[in-house]
Amino acid sequence: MNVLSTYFCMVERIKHSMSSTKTIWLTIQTLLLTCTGLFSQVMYPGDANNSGVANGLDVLTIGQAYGLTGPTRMGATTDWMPQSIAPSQWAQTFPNGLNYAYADSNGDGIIDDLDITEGVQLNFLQEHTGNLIPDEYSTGGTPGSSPGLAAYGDKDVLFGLDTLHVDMRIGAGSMPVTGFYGVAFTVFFNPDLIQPDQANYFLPDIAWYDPSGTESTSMVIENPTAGRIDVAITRINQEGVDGFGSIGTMAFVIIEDVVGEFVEYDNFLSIENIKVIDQGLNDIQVFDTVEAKLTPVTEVWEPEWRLYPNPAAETVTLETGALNVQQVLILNSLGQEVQRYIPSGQQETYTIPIRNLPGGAYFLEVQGTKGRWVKKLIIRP
Ligand SMILES: [Ca+2]
Ligand SMILES: [Ca+2]
Repeated sequence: MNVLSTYFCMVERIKHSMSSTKTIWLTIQTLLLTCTGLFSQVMYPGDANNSGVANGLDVLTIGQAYGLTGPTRMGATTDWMPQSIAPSQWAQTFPNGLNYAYADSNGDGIIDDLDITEGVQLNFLQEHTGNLIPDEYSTGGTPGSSPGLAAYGDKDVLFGLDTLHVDMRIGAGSMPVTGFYGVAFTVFFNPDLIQPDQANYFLPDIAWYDPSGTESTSMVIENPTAGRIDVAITRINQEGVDGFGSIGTMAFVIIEDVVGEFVEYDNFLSIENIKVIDQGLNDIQVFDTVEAKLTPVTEVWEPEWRLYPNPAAETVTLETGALNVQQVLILNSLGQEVQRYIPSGQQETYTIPIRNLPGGAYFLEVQGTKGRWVKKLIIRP
C-alpha cells in the first residue's frame, strides 16, 4: 500500500464514523494497525495465546494468568477486531514471551471468567491472520509411559432412544497426571445418530482436580447440530495438582430410528485438539483412546413389519409378512430380556400376550433367519 492510498483510506473511514468518540478511536486505531502493519502489538479478544483462532486453548492461557491485574486497554471492545496493546503492555509475560495483555479479552485490567465468556466464548472459532504463534497439541504420549485421555462408553449395544453415557478420564492410578493445571479438547460425533439437541457434557460434581470447587473454571460449548462439543478446564490459582480421574461425562440420546441390527461401537466418536498443561504452560504429553464407538446403520435391510396396538395393554399383534420368525424377545429399557416368545409354526401374524409385564417402555425384537429387528413398545400400566 503506498502513502497516497493510505491517506485516502484514513480520510474515507474517519468521515463515516463521526458518531462517537469511541468509534473514532477504534477506527483510527484499526486504521493505524491495518494500514501501517503494527501486528506485533495487536490482540483479538478471545485469542489469548495469539494463535489466530479463539478456542479452548485460549481458556488454558487465561487460566495461567487468572486473577492477575494490569493496565486497562484503551478503547477496548470485545468485538472481533484488532486492538492495540502497545500503550497498555502488562508487566508480565507468558513463558513464550507473549504479553499478558493478550489474555485480558475485555480489556478491563483483570484476567478472570469474563475474559472467557466475553472473549473466547463470544468469539469462539473466529479466526484472524497476523504475527501468530500456532496452536500446538499434546498427544505425543505413549501407553505405558504417559497418562491417557480416554473416553469410555457405558453400553456395548444401543437401541433407539437409549442414552449413551461416555466418561472422559485422564490418567490412572498407575499413571497419574503430575502437576495438572488444565485440559482442553474437542469431541466430534455423528449428529445423524443423535436426537435433536440431545448431546450434553456434564462436568464432575466433585472433581479430583478441584475438590473444593473454588480452584478451577471451565468453558463447555455444545453444538449438537454440528456434531461437536468443546471443553476447556483450567485451574486458576497458579498451582498444579497431581491426580487422575473423570473430567466430565457426555450424554447422547440415540435416534429412535435405530431399529435394525443392534448398533455396535465403531465410528461414532473422536476426541481431537487435545491439550494438557501444567502450571508453567508446559505440555503434558498424553495418548488418547476412545472405547465408545458406534457404527451407523444405513446399510441395514429393514423389512416391512408392524406392531400394534402400541401402546398396548393385554396383547400385542405382530405382522411380519414373509419374515421367517424364529423367536420374539421383549427387552426392558436397559436392554435386558423380560419375555421370550417362540412361535409354534410359521405365520404372517402373531398375537403375543404382554399382560404380565408392568407398564413402561420396552423393545420388541424379532429374530429371524435373515437378521433381527427392533421396535419400541409401550405397555400401559
Ligand atoms: Ca487462540
Ligand atoms: Ca478482563
